[in-house]
Amino acid sequence: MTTFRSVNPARPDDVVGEYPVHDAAAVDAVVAAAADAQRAWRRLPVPARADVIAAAGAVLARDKDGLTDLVAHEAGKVLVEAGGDVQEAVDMAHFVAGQGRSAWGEIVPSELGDKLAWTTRQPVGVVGLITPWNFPVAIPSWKIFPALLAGNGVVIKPSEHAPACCEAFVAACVEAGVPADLVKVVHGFAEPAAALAVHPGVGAVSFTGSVPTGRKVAASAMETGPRLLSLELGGKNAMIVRPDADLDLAVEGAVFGAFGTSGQRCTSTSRLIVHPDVAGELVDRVVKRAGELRLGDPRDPGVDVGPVITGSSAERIAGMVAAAVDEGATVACGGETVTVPGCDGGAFYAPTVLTGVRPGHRIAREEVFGPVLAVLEVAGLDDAIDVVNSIEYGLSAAVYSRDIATALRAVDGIDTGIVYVNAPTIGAEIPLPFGGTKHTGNGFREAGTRGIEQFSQLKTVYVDYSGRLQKAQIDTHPLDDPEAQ
Ligand code: UN1
Repeated sequence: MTTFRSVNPARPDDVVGEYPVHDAAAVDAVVAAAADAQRAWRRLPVPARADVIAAAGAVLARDKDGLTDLVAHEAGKVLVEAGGDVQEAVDMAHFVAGQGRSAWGEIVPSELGDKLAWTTRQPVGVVGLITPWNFPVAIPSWKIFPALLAGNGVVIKPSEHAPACCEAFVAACVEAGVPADLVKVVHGFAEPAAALAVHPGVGAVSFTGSVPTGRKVAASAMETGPRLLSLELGGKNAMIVRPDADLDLAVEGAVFGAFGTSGQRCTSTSRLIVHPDVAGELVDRVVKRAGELRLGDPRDPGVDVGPVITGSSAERIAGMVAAAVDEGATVACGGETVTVPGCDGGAFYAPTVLTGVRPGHRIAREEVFGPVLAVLEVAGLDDAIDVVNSIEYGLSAAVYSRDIATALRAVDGIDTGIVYVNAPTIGAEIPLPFGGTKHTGNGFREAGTRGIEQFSQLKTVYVDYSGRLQKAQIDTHPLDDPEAQ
């Protein structure tokens, strides 16, 4: 069988693991195995499923240090962020386990006597998950835990850049009591992902990644019939800074939002929409802080910014920065790849600030997925909101102001799935829904109480215990009906 290697992005000669390249036949086999295992799993009471998920959270918490190191090693995330990735999965386990002992549907009073009316959730069978490398433990947890709680089997195809993290997550689930055939991993590139998306035995497809790949996944998923399909795609997230903002806070927020995870979050701050009165000072201070960030081996605790995931990713970022300069932007800092001693072959891109960006520039509209912050000067609040909304993405946004009315006007006017006030665009918490508007997604949300919706179907149940035919809408009113009294 053909194999591929997952490597340390800081030193690509350092191989993290070797994995098989699965083909469509291999996908067939694991879908069948997961479907078999699901038949027993779905009969387990929901609180019992929740107990297994809670146990998986406990295994992840116990193994947090080792998993954190693996995330840093394989995905190139600095240690504090790698630990946050694992913690997000632990939190998700707690949350989803709690959902297993909470409201599971609605009950309404029936219009007719001696009749009950409620909703419940049922599994869809086997779900097919396609996940990225940038949250290699957290994102599988957002999808796998709710899918399991709903009573499904799972086949997951992780990014080729993070197979080891996914295997470690699934091993924690199995140790905690998830049947080994219930959650299966397939590896490789586009072929197994496409085979999973198109597989008639897969009842729901959930994808996190880029818009172009999301479109292909969606087309494949619909080829073999309508089914649940959840897309969590890109972002081009903006931070508005008003003239009355606490600039200390705005500087820290912009630096963390733009350069944390080397800008490789779908929530990363990539547009700074700042009032001209404070633009000069804010940019100077962000540039100064950007220059102080230590690039290096993400497993070194003193390092602030790790590599980008591959050399070709660094080339793409460099190309976008060059195009921005061609369109009239100015490089205030960064704008180049960096060589880090001891990290041979690692692709490091300097935290970059571009000034003089206009709303029509490509760098103001297209996702970079790298440490690049485009600064746009906009005076009016409504104009700033219009610029936030002028693009195809709608994931996350932030507004910095000390004035409550300004902040709330922005919250109201911004067309994104997530809005922050006086906090950066990254750092969503799992008890609330995560997702975006427009081309960022197709309406589903991950995590939160509604995270289960993409993996389950509602069933509406009516139980008539009157012992006679009652006709909804056309029956007589129960009080006028002697038999019903
Ligand atoms: C992502 O980048 O795909 O809100 C997810 C955040 C993280 C999740 C990001 N909790 O930044």
